[in-house]
Amino acid sequence: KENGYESWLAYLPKSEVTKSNYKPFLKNIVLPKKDSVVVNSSKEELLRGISSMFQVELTISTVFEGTSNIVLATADDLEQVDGLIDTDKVAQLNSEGYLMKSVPESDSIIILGKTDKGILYGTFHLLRLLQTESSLQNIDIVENPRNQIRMLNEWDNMDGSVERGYSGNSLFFEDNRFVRDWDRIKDYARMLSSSGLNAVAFNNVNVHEVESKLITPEFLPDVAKVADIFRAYGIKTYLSINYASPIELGGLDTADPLDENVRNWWKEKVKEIYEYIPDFGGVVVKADSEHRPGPFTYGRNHADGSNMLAEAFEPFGGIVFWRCFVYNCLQDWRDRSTDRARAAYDHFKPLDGEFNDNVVLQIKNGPMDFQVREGVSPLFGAMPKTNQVLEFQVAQEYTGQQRHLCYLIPQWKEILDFDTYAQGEGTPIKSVVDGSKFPYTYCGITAVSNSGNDENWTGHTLAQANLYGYGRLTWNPELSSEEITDEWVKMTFGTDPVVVKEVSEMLLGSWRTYENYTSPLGVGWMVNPNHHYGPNVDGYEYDRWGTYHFADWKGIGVDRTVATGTGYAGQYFPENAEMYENVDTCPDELLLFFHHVPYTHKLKSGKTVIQHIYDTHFEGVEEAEELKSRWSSLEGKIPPMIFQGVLERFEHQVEHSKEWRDIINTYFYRKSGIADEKNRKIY
Ligand code: GCW
Repeated sequence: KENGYESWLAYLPKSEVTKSNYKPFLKNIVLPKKDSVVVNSSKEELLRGISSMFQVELTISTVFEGTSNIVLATADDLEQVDGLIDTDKVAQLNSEGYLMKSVPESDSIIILGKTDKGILYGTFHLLRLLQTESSLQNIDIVENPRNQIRMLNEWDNMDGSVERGYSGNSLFFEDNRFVRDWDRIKDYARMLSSSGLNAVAFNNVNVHEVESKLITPEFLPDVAKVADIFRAYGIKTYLSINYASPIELGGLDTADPLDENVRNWWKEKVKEIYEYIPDFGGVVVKADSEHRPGPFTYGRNHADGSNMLAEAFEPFGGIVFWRCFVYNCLQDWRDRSTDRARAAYDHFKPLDGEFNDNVVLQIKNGPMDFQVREGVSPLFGAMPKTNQVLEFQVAQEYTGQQRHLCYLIPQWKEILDFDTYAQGEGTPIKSVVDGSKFPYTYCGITAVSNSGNDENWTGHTLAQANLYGYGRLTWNPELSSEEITDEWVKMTFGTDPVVVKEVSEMLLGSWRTYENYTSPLGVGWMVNPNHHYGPNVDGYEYDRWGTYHFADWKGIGVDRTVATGTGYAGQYFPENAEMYENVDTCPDELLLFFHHVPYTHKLKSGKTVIQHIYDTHFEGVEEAEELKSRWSSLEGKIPPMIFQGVLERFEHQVEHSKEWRDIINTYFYRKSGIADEKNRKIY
């Protein structure tokens, strides 16, 4: 298939020179003593990858002897590798970790996992080294994933649609049943596992009528099939559930978490799920959020609601992911005292310490909703006694919907590196969610997936890089954007230095470009209501969603200060609270997120706000044009169908960025009456 189906697992054939460098290593696989589905996946992947890249068919044995072996081993096979590896290093491995070591004397490579999962991740690592043409000499590494939970949330509905999906339809469902293309799900599992992920919830967090029945015998056999596929790739299966299930499925007249019948209903239900899927991961719950049912209906709080479920899951080791995306979505725009940004912290912070051990709060990276730029959620680090996972959105809902190029790894890096000061300087978000600062039982990172059943998985082929990079970052948040980008480009398009340089640079600058021609200085929104695509400055301004910019003829921005605004800035730890509170220390890029300022306000760059808006919007379009011409220059170096598909997206992006530029610039010119210093065309 030519249109990107194989993604970064294309295992592109290597040149003769490259082949001769690696040939000595590629003859035989030594399998571990204990077989398992995960070991089998590792073996299959090695056979597939190596035959495709090197046209070598590996032999298989169970004893490590002679030369040219790829040795797959677990801690049970230590005698096979006796004297060749450092046993102290084995002791450093966690249940998914592995060590990889080259044995130059015998042209062999050892991949030793604490468990079979480590073998699988190590296998993908070895294949990545081959794909990127990295040296196999002198390898001596120990790898453990930094985050325990590395998850994806699919927002798939059983009718086949995907909420905020920009890549075709669901990979899992169609016509209110499971798809029968299990092979495609397997390929998806391979992709996710190769990037380092280990958990998937595959139905939408908005759980409608049919989806509510996923936890009934009507669908559980199919859920179990998906779980089988994922299990072979080290991935645990989770489902999103409807909080009102006791009413909708159980015929009870309440879903009150403190009601005995409700509690028993869930206990029985959970028991039933585990009869089908003994290692079921648990559930994701969107409760009391955007009209979804929840404990508020019964005068209970989120701890009551989640603990009730957690009790039912506890005997089976299951986890309850409880989303913190709770806010008033029926706000009156005239009401200036309510600030949606405050809501999650106001609801959840007071409950710290009240949640069961197997409840994990799932917190979006920012307090609003996955904008191109917003502050980080002040909940990170603020609940030392409550498990937390960070939620990103790989799906580009507000960042160009996979028609525009917007590579989000640099954004996620900034968020992970953001210092919360929760335990004084040096408490970045990555250290909160990886559990190194607080004694969390469960923690990690999750994200809304950007994939679907389009031939190339992600609509825009270059959007695959967001999915790949997301997984890599969850595995190791210390990887730089450049390293991740370099891997993805080489794995996907090969190692031609021109392609690597051009595509990498295009990806790395694309978030800034998108920000430049869309909503300025952290204010966000300004999109068309409902579908959220394309510019509409006042689209949400007089609506009920709490997403306002407050532009008038004098100025723009949301005053979230403690002194004169909504007080949101005060939810951060003091160092950050002070930085944001003060207009002079608030970073330019978030100025309008925290302050309402006149158009003539001078930024740190020396420009006025209005001139900054004009300049960035003109620049953004120029940058989009440059993206298109750089891509065009790669014709002949990229498979034709991928080249063409991406080119068409860039053509659209250029035109659409002009729409953004002209609407935004014109809007602010008309509001402010201030002309562009450079006299460019504003309508
Ligand atoms: O960003 C908003 C989306 C909704 C989504 C919601 C959420 C699943 O526009 O489509 O619903 O967030 O995260 O729950």
